[in-house]
Amino acid sequence: MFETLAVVGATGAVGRIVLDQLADRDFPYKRIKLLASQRSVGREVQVKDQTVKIELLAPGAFQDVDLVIASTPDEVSADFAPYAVKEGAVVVDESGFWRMDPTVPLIIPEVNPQAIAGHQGILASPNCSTTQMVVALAPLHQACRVKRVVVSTYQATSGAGLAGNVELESSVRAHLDGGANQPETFQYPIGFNLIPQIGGEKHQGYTSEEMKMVYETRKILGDEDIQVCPTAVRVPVMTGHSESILVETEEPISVEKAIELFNAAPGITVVDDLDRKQYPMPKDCVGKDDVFVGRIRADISGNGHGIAFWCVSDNLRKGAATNAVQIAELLQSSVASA
Ligand code: 2RA
Repeated sequence: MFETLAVVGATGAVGRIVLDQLADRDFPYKRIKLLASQRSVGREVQVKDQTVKIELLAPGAFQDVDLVIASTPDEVSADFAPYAVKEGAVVVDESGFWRMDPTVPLIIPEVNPQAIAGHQGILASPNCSTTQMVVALAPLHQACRVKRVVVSTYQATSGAGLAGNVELESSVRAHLDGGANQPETFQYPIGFNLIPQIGGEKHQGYTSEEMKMVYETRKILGDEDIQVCPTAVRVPVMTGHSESILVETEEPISVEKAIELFNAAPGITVVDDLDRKQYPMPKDCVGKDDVFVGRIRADISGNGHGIAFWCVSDNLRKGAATNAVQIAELLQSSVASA
């Protein structure tokens, strides 16, 4: 068992859910430490039946820590993860900083659990928009080999942290009141709007958020030939990312086959009955850990080698906290069986 667990960034949108998930999933540990920047030091957080004081994230803080689950901005992770590992801890990191480092496994436990073998102290959890897409692509890839994916995302404001949700609320209120609202977190007012930019320009007009879906998908599925064409859009929904996905496969694929594969795959719930108006929607997926798929249909522009579907998941859960805690559980079971 990992005796001492540290949660870094416990007061953020994802960190709070990490603590809930650790409790709900009964993750075993003897002692828990909460670490954050100077601003939060001394704040008290309820963890199960204990009140825990936040301590400073600084060199030395990991001397007595075995396992870390961290939800911080990239630059914070870049700074602390190396000294945490030097001090003897294993870090499960949710930031984007380490994901494409060749020495760092990028893990979705339902998809590539084997990749934890040989880790060097840091394990990364993918970006939220990648995670839900790859959970859905994995069974299709295994059976029919995914060659190409065209995806448009509809990403919730909580993907930008608590500040994103605060801004959605103030933006909607300002719009209804007929007043102006100066956006700070997003590029434009998000209330009653859609913003087709998440992140800055990264590659040939694609944003950093979009290119994460390209690079991370290949790394997790272990196939550098998969072509991904993404468009990432911020939408006025607080929680739950949605994605419209078109997949082209090497082997022919039917709708029935795709549904069978989705139904048999771990972590996927199929909600698909257009006649009964049944399909996944963010409001129904909030607070759940699965990836939901629906609107499963043949690619009518193709030749029997394509499937189109709609995919929704709670971006703060499977897209972040749940996946990280599942990686910690994988580590836990590998330690227990060693
Ligand atoms: C977003 N994917 O939704 C980001 C969060 N990791 O902004």
